[in-house]
Amino acid sequence: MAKDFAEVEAMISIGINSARIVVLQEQNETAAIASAEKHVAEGRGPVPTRPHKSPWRTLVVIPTYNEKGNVKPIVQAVHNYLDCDVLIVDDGSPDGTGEIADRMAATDSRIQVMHREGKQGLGTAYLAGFAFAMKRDYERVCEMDADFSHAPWDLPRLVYASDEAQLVIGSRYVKGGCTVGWGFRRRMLSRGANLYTRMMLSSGIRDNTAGFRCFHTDALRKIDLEAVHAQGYAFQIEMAFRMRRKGFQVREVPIHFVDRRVGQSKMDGAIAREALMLVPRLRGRVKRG
Ligand SMILES: Nc1nc2c(ncn2[C@@H]2O[C@H](COP(=O)(O)OP(=O)(O)O)[C@@H](O)[C@H]2O)c(=O)[nH]1
Ligand SMILES: [Mg+2]
Repeated sequence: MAKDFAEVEAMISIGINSARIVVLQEQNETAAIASAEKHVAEGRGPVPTRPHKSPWRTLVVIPTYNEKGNVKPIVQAVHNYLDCDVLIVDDGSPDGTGEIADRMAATDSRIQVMHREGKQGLGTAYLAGFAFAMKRDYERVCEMDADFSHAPWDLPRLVYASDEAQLVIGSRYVKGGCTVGWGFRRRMLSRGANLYTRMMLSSGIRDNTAGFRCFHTDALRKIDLEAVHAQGYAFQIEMAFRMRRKGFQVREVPIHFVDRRVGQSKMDGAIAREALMLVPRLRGRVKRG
């Protein structure tokens, strides 16, 4: 049990799994433990008696492409843990994800849906989400996958950790972080991409391709978002790089990344190649000035 999110990070740093930590944050202790125990037994993690209150107006952007089995449960899970608004950016999923999202949004004012025509990539989905957040004066905007690879109980940790860091990354490659369920090839690809990026850019960031993040919208306003063209993992590398280059604080908090159980990955060779090509360009920028 932790009294607040600062204590959670201290517990995780000595090896405790966030899936087993009850964060009090002003809840009644007995009720909080009972709620966590009940929901852990159901496989939903340590759900609090009521969602944690974000200290800032927070929008969580969830891009979806063919996530009909995930979209409803992920949004519900997010709202179990954090008092926030959710924007689903759906690229005309042929499996009907967009219609499911619309039905949820119709009965819950905290849920918004943006429909785009055809699969346009993760990068532009997030850029559209950032623009939405800035326009509506959200103070924080989070990135999160729809497929439960990012644990919903880690979301409030990211938001609270953004106190003094303009970018918080849920990181697999700092002490206490890991991936669960990935095969050898996928592990090597991710490890290799991060090793390569770290060596080329020496920005000090350990997990450059992670897609579980919290940004200050004020900081995003100072980034030239129109110049960002990268799509897949390259988008994440580029955003982290640009934040660092502007002198913003980047903080990594360890997470366990769990491979999806429902639906299919959209990762492909083109996404990996894009990252391979982008990094030297970013490096060139460092050298020039
Ligand atoms: N809107 C939109 N979402 C996408 C696109 N590609 C992937 N996603 C979503 O981005 C998230 C991460 O994608 P995923 O395929 O799980 O990548 P992986 O975890 O790296 O294998 C999931 O929520 C996907 O549904 C896209 O082109 N457009
Ligand atoms: Mg995934």
